Amino acid sequence: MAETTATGLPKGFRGAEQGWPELHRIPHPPRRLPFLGDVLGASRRTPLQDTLRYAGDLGPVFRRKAFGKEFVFAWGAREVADLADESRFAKHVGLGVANLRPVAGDGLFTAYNEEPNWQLAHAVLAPGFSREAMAGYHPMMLAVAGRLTDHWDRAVAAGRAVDVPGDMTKLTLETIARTGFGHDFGSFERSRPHPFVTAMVGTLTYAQRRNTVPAPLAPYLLRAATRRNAADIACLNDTVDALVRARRTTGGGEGDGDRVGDLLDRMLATAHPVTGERLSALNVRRQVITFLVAGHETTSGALSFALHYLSRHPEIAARARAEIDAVWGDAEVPGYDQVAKLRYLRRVLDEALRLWPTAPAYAREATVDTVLAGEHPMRRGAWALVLTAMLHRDTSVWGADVERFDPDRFEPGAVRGRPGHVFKPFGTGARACIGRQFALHEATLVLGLLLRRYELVPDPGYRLRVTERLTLMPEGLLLRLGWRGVGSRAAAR
Ligand code: MNH
Repeated sequence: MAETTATGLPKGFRGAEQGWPELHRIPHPPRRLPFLGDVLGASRRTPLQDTLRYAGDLGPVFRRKAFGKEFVFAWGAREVADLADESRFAKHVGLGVANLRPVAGDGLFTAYNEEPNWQLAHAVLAPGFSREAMAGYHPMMLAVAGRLTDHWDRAVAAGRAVDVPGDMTKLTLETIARTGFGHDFGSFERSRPHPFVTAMVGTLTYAQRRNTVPAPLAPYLLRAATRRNAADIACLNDTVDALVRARRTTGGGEGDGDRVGDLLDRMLATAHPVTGERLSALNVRRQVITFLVAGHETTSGALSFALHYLSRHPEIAARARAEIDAVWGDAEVPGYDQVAKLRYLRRVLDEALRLWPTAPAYAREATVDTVLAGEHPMRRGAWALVLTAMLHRDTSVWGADVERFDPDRFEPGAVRGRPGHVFKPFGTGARACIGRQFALHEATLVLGLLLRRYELVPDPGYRLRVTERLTLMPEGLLLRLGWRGVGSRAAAR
């Protein structure tokens, strides 16, 4: 099972035909072509948003066929809750995730459930996300946020608009690199992205394109891209190997002394609490790449979408600012505990992740022969893609106005009034996101600092467009900034 073919896809990679004995009962789009399948109107650049357009009409479970392979999608609240049952279902490593195996191997995100390195790495790294560990990252997160506000201050002074997704990506990359690995990519000082970032974007884009090209044709259709991808992977490996080598020889990050056991220290030094086993050098490389990639793209998107909505809803921004002023007061910088107290701002973030869950889908497979939601028989090994963005628009639980941005949906009373498993931006079960608290702390902290300091002025001509490269990101989002009212500038720093 852990075997992969030369293409990086798991051996026996297959469509839904074998695992779903009553597949014919699952609806598919009209106008299906022989051999090619449901490709009319399909776009290679936005496969997710494409699929979302069909979902509403086809219902909570549907299928799509592309290039001879059939895939089952699920998004109804009832079906997704059933797929969360860990006694019958587990993470499925398929499609986009499987396409990343050549880059991340048996790293945490891409490991097969039964691969021994998943258990080992999970045990070694989970304490790196404990409350104590997070409190240790807080000052480094503040330092990186300070580089962002320096950069934005210069934009205000020059009357220049800021590139929101670009700057959020610099911020989140520097944050995970600093807190996880004591490394500095110098993103804010560069006029062009660090080569690591270019290579990373290249591998993500390539992994997504592999989904839209039939595997046997990939060597022909993607020849040049495949060569570039190999160079990109080599660049990622070289960058990470240098970083690890530096740590092994110095025994410390940048020697600043405030690094109290970061993720890399844990990877290199921690033994499994029971077996005493350690991560191999190859596995450490894969984990570092995994964390640098998984630890920043999605948070960057979440911050960018939240800033977009805040700029478009001055009344919501005003409520968030009132809370920030009340909780943070005149403190020059917020303490660790003052971030989680921004309850309303957290709801803004949750609402942004409801509309645009930046990791927009996850796959679940049956671990026993079973029936999905009492309706669709599945053989062991059969799998479905959960469309989170559509789950978050299920009108039966979220109401008729699902497209409206409304953070009050996440007031405690409203949350209690909904069934479980209807909000899943971080996946589910044992393989859910290990970095959830990290991302939420970082994003809430940064939104708080930015709202306290700047007015966000949207470009009235901008209409939200969403790009896909496995993760989601607003495209071309520029904001103009102003200093926030009198006194707040001094209070901000
Ligand atoms: Mn994250 C898994 C979403 C931030 C590291 N992450 C997942 C999954 C989702 C997800 C969904 C499950 C995928 C699947 O089932 O196949 N992650 C997010 C989102 C954000 C995010 C929406 C930000 C917002 N993730 C982060 C951060 C880190 C991180 C920050 C690291 C610091 N995520 C991971 C890792 C996994 C993961 C590692 C794999 C965990 C496992 O399988 O054990």
